[in-house]
Amino acid sequence: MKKANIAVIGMEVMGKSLALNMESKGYNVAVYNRTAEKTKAFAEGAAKGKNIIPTYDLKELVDALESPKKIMLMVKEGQPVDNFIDMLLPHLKPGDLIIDGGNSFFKDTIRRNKMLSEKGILFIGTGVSGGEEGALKGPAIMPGGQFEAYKLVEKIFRDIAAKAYDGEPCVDYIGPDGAGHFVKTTHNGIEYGDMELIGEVVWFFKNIGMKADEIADIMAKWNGPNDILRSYLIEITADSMKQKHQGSDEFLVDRVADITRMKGTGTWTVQSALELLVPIPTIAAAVFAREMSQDKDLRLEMVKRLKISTGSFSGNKDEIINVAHDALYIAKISSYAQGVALLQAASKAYNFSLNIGRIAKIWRAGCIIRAQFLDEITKAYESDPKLPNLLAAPKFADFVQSNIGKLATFISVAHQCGVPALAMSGAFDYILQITSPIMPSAQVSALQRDYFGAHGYFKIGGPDKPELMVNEKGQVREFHTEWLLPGRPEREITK
Ligand code: NBP
Repeated sequence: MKKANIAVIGMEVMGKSLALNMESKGYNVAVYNRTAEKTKAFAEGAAKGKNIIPTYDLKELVDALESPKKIMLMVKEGQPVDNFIDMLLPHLKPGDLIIDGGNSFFKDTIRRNKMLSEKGILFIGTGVSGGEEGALKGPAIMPGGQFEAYKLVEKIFRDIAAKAYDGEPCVDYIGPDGAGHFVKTTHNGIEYGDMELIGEVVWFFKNIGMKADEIADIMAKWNGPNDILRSYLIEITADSMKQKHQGSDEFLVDRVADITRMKGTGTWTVQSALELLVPIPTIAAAVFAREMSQDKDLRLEMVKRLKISTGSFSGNKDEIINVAHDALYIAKISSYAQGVALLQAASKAYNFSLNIGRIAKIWRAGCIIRAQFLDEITKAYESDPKLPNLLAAPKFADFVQSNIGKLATFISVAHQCGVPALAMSGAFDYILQITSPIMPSAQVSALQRDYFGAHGYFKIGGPDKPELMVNEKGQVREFHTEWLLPGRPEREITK
């Protein structure tokens, strides 16, 4: 039999779908799974009659491949990835390639890349986004690793990737070692943010008396061909909210428990942001909201002990729907600005050399956050690669400047009605903070830190001179007030 061009290990939804996708593009694919029954079931089911070679031990798998060997892992992240790498190593030669297509933690990917490259084995850590359907019909692919490793699979990846409306495949070389997995993780964090923002708007609409199908109609309108909110997540919100519960008159959404579970990527995004000192309040709010959603028992108990009285909505419904539309768009821009800022900080810290415009291009199709909006991000960074923040892109800045009051109104009305808007508020406050030349809250905190801990503080020129005070060498001057001494003298700290 003809040798296989590539192997896929892991016969769960993602691995099976990717193998079928590759085969449909003319590739011979060898497959393997730890539990042999799954390989057998796949071979006798969806893979039957196709150029897919089932194998039942790793030597057989590697022998079935042409050289250099290209082996893609689609298994649970963590130890299973390390186990497979260890088991594959005795069968591989320098120049062979292992690809980890699961949702691995980027620092694990950096470690694995280093360990394998010392043995001459190439390694790609790649995000694959789009779930089962994406993997089958065309995912967004975010590969990081050696460039020569990417070149070995570039054609396969371009063939199987989703195609954007201009025909461009949604894959590109992201950068070295952990770059691809970092970008995929941040993609998921942004996805959490999008989902929570949409959820808050929907919850508000429900709270002011709208039924699920009415909300679904609004979402469908917001997904219209030229609507700025048009996106896959708005589309599936519209579609899923119309679903009835088991043939009854109730809507399924009204019977689904208010618990949103999660795997690792949202949390990793927030952890990375904390480590890199990048504020991402909307994405963090989305993770916190999921955490709160999971503590159902606590919420059921608390409502008995703490009664929060709230007002009801008395405004004009059509007006607030329009307000919510523009508020959601601004919050989305703010959330993406946070995600992009995180990517840029990681790029610097880990030498990923990320190209934001090209990353946004990859996300235009195949993945969960796909949206026309991403084109605007690409254009923004193509026309000004040094943009200090996505919110400064003229098209976004114009919209935000003209409509920011609507986000304030939405949050205020939601709160008056007792509807939490944690992510919306985070998005709004992020904009307020990033456009504040002086953050009075930070002035107060800096003073407090010096008072209780002698931590020192910097100075500005005055209320209208927000620039930092520097010495003749251009170094920022630092001061401390002797709070416990009579007269509280101030001294300059010299280092
Ligand atoms: P799962 O994440 O459920 O992983 C199942 C695979 O991992 C099976 O092949 C299973 O083998 C193998 N595995 C497990 Br579980 N524990 C193992 C161990 N200790 N040693 C060896 N193999 C082990 O499958 P999936 O949902 O297809 O996802 C595959 C990867 O793609 C994951 O990293 C996931 O995070 C990522 N991803 C998933 C989606 C999605 O929508 N599902 C989307 C994007 C990315 P077994 O059959 O012998 O138990």
